[in-house]
Amino acid sequence: MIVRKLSEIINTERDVKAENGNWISRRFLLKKCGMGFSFHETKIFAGTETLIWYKNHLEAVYCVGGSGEIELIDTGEKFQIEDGTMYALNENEKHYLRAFEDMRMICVFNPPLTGKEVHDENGVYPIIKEN
Ligand code: 9YT
Repeated sequence: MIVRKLSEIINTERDVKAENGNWISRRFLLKKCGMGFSFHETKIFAGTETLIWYKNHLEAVYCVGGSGEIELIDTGEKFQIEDGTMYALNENEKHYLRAFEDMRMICVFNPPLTGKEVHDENGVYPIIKEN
């Protein structure tokens, strides 16, 4: 059994900060944990806009604090996100994520992240073969 506390993750290599400063992601479970998915808590900072396109991954996100919106690039559709809202990028939708307030998001990735991925200029995480 794996038990992990946020306080054990903060300021370790599992505590990942976006290069543009828009978010931080605490990785509770990564590929090497063998669960078949990775499990993160992400804080998205108020006033930020992030272009995200997980074309290699499926991601589900549950907002447990704050508010913001998603805008899908292909259709222009907007979805309001607040405490208690879940969204799943089941078709690898390219989108903007805008935070109106600091947002706390619980995120699951399939396939799991290894922890070494970095968003490229399109907000894409590459597939990494090793653990
Ligand atoms: C909600 C979202 O996709 N935020 C960007 C960070 C990402 N979830 C991660 O690496 O944890």
